[in-house]
Amino acid sequence: MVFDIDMIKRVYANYPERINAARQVLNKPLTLTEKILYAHLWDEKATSAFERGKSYVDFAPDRVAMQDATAQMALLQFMQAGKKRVAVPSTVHADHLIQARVGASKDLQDSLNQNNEVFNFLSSISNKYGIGFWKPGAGIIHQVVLENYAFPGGMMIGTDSHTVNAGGLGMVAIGVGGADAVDVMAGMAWELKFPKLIGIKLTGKLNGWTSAKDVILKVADILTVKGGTGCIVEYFGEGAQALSCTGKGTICNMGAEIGATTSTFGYDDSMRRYLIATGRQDVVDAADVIAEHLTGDAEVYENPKAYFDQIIEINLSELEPHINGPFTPDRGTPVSKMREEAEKNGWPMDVEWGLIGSCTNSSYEDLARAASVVKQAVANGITPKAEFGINPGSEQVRFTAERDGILADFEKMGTKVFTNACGPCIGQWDREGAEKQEKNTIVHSFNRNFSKRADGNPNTHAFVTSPEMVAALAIAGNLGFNPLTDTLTNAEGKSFKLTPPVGDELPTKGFAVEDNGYQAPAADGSAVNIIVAPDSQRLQLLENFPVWNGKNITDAKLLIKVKGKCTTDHISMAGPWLKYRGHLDNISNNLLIGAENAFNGKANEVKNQLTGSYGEVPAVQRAYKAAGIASIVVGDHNYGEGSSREHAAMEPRHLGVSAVIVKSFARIHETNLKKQGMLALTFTDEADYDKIHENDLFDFIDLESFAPEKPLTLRIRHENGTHDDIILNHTYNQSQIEWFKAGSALNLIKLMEN
Ligand code: MIC
Ligand code: SF4
Repeated sequence: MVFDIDMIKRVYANYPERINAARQVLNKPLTLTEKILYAHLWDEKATSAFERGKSYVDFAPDRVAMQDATAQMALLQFMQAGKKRVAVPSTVHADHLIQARVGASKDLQDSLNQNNEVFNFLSSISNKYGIGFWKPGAGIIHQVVLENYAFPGGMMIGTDSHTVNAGGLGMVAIGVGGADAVDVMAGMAWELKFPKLIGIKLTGKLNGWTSAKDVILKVADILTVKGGTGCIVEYFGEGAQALSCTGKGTICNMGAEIGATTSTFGYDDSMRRYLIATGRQDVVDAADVIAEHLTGDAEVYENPKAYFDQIIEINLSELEPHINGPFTPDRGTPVSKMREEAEKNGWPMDVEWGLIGSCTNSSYEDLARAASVVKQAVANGITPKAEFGINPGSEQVRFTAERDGILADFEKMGTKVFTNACGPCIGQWDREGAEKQEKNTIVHSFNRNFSKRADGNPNTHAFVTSPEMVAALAIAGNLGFNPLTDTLTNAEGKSFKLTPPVGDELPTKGFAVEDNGYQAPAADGSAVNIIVAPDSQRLQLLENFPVWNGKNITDAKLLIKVKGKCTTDHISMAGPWLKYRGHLDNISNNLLIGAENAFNGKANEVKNQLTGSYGEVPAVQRAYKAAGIASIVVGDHNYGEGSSREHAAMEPRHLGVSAVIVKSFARIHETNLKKQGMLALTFTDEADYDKIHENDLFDFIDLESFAPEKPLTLRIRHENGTHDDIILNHTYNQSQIEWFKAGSALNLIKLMEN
């Protein structure tokens, strides 16, 4: 069955006319990104050209996807918008709340028992509002979207930063906070600053041990975790066309790790093959009619320098497998240099776990290629040195891989097959012994490897690499092992060399599945009741955030000055806290507990200015709130990088923080703060960060005239009686300022409804 084929046909029917209009206003050959964006304008046909990196533009995305950990807050907000049904096709996927412990069936049952209340809420609210619900065990949101919903030239948003995965099927798919999803589901425009464009030309062809993952590991190394901020990355060239569709998905997926708004590829045969294999011949037939509009113009790809803001060229024939990490996905090391690098840095050499899965790398091809490595080890009598775990990306992938003997190959090596879900990737991993906090190394095929992410142990050195490299490194049990040159030795002392991985891009016998885990919504959901128990510890109905009183904020205290990397994992940790994602007050008890206090180098220990003693961040902030005292948070570069979770913005809002002032923001987090009615500001002069001392007080002296393009002034009053006035930049346009004034974007929607 093809979901929403009528919507797809409607989108395609509009394409020729809209592209024409775009050509007229831009008057130059078009990139694919421009085509998709200009084909999805809220105002339908373009009447003027937008300035990249400057213009705020209203778009009309075709669909919305949400995962269980973010959908709770998104839908609690949607409930308040007063709508009967979602305005565009939308889905919810239960994938983040399932722990990996002993293996799929037991773990899934445990999760159903523990999260019953939340799954029931998601299932019934989906049913009520016309949202498709993918039940626990159906698979990871981005794999399920790629298999069922993504279509070339489409535009979607999703409440998860890896929504970008759908770029593998030629979409512009963008990760957002729940409040943005609410706008689109409520039938309103979705706003984005028109992005800059990075073109990545892929020449040559992957070979040997190199895989699609290595392309993005290399790109991450080049661009770093913030190099893609404000940009859409468009891949092209013969090398791009030679990649499989799911391989393209892997590359787009990890574009989130360079901060890119999204990444995409032009429509080609790999996408046709994938669409057909996943039962969507109808989409191919429709796309083929307008195929010329679903890729960039030839002139653009012949002379990319003239059309992109930045160009990178990678020769796939020369690309080496990469291993990125530890602690950050942009620290890239080619496999041939790993031993030297690890020794130099004192990284633990023994690999203790190899994990294959996550939305990035859990396709049929990924499992097949990794299994081909595992098979060789089994055939040669090698027992793996490390433990192995896999999370298939979807039930369809799992069922097919089981039928084709791929899972059996893994099981011969004692691999634990966990549920089709995020599992260890989001810290839902009950790893034995993690509490001892021993220094150790793990390798995985995920996208993120921030400190403590997988198992909560700050001393786990996690490295990101391709599934086939995970297999090789876990078998060898050594981080310095290079399968291209090194040999393995079995129990009888016989040594042998692994041959490069092979695996079918798509199953030769076709995909199969018995129960894909989909629940269609009721045709008329008006009678469906949503019950949230008043004493629930997991779910809490939302209350309006207070409206701004129109006055300057004065006498604010410093809650915390954060030093260094501060991802959304530092601001609102996942793992054990995932269970409170639907309960704002409870989850607020993790506010910034992972961030480093610049004054004492410690996490979760800040000065309470009311008592002079040190306390935990959430407790100190609750004390300020109770006393009616305003406070601010100060941060470093790329503050809020990582995920889309809006809890990282709602928690400080709920606890009464007024402003977050940093050297720079990650895109989604900055928007999330704005949406929730917070002030998200940046230092005009980064050196002003150093002017902020622990006991300072802060006055916003011209907030009363808050206006677009007009910086704000902050007076920092020091303990010794002196003060500094510093200038803070902001990117609020007029409608975003209205969110601030109303207390939040949702308050404004409600005002408009009444
Ligand atoms: C992640 O990979 O960190 C997550 C969990 O998928 C997040 C969303 C979330 O916090 O729920 C993301 O990437 O946006
Ligand atoms: Fe799930 Fe990990 Fe993908 Fe996030 S990155 S959606 S936690 S698999």
